[in-house]
Amino acid sequence: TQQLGWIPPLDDSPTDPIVLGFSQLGSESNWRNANTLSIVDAAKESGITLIMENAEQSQEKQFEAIRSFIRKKVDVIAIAPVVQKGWEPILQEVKKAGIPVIVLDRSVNVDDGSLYVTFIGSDFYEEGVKAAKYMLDKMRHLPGPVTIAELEGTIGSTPSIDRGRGFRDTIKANSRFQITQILPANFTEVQGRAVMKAFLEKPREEWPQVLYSHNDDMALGAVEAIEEAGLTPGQDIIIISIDGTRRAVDSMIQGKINAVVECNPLLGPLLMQATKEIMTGRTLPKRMVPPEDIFTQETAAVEAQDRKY
Ligand code: GZL
Repeated sequence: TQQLGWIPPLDDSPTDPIVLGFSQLGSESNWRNANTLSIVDAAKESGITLIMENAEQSQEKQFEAIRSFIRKKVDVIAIAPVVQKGWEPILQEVKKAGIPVIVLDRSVNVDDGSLYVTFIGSDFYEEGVKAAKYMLDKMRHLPGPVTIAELEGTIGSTPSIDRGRGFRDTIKANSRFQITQILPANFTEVQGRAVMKAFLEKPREEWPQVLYSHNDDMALGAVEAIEEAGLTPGQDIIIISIDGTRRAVDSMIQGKINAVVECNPLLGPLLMQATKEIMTGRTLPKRMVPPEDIFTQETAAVEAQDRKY
């Protein structure tokens, strides 16, 4: 793993513009839209011709987009895979066509490491660990059992699998902390609100003291459901989320969300740099991880000024 940072500019770039085919997985969240914008802007900046297809959560549509990139004989293919499984066959087709692949944001489960050049994306397991460590610290003085509700992202996606694992591995030594309700809400605000509403339809004594949400959009939806139930989010229910979008940081300033673990969507420049490096025959590290932080109510006001998305 190479910590991402400044990569020296290239002295030699090919004469024709590089053509990059990018299969984006959807437009489910503010994070995703910021990710898309970052890629479009970075392509313009770097003079790379971007052909982007949005699969709207459908892996089948991602396969169709990738086949169209093969037919168009693009120079490089980038994929933000909606789920981890099922990528071997299509990646074998791309390999046969001799087109290099960059995996972006989420990961793929493949045994043959030669099927892609590099994976540029966050360490979601670490994000789950950070979320749990914040909660253990925040709730350390509370006597007795602490009940947790968990809103999962898209089932089978790397962020959802690893954010869940990182969180659970961190709390398992402390049996006081129990996840009593867990359901997927697909990273969207609408489903986050609906699932939180369902959690709160249980008898009052089963209501959770903590909500762990795999992303901000679901957390913001849950805030509405918590208020509709007559509770005060951020106080009656401690809320920990992941992404670091402006809306979540603003909600933290209002005291409704207690902590947000950063997940950096601005991967455009790194993707374009990696694309150029591949085209000039350089070797890239198999894994590149953007630096990330955690924001709390104490740091939210300062952070709000810096949020680009
Ligand atoms: C994480 C990304 C996730 C975000 C969600 O890198 O794949 O998908 O956390 C987005 O907001 O929908």
